[in-house]
Amino acid sequence: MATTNKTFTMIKPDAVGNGHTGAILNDIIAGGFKIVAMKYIHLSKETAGAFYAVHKERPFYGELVGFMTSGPIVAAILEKNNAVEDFRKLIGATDPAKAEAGTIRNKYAKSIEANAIHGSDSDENAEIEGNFFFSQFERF
Ligand code: RTP
Ligand code: MG
Repeated sequence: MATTNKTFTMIKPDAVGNGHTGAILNDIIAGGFKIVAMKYIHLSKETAGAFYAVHKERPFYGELVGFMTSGPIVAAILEKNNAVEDFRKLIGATDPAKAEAGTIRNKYAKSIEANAIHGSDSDENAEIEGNFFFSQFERF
């Protein structure tokens, strides 16, 4: 069932490629999140397409899958009280031009698509997304 203290994140290919992985992980930990699971992977088109299936009908779906497979990502499950909402606050608005100063997207993202990081939008999706990437033996 849904949990209220976990969220799922991916540091996206733009941020990994630009060398921001360490700084972003630092912001996440400084923000009070504990890393429960983490892996460094290069998504296939099939895997990225399946992960973003909820966006299948949106005009940017093809480009999004192309972008998310353009280089490696860091995927992680994070734990904190009120994790989903607090993490969305830490990362800022989807469009970095609208993201508040000090947020991860404000600091590290370049565009609405190459926006540095993903954060689950609900407890239910946090659970689904974490399970998509991690087995029970990969979380601590
Ligand atoms: P995310 O899922 O990555 O945390 O981002 P989000 O909730 O803020 O935004 P969402 O609407 O779920 O969109 C997912 C990702 O698709 C890309 N996007 N491109 N070209 C566009 O207009 C556009 N809009 C969204 C972004 O990479 C966004 O994070
Ligand atoms: Mg989203």
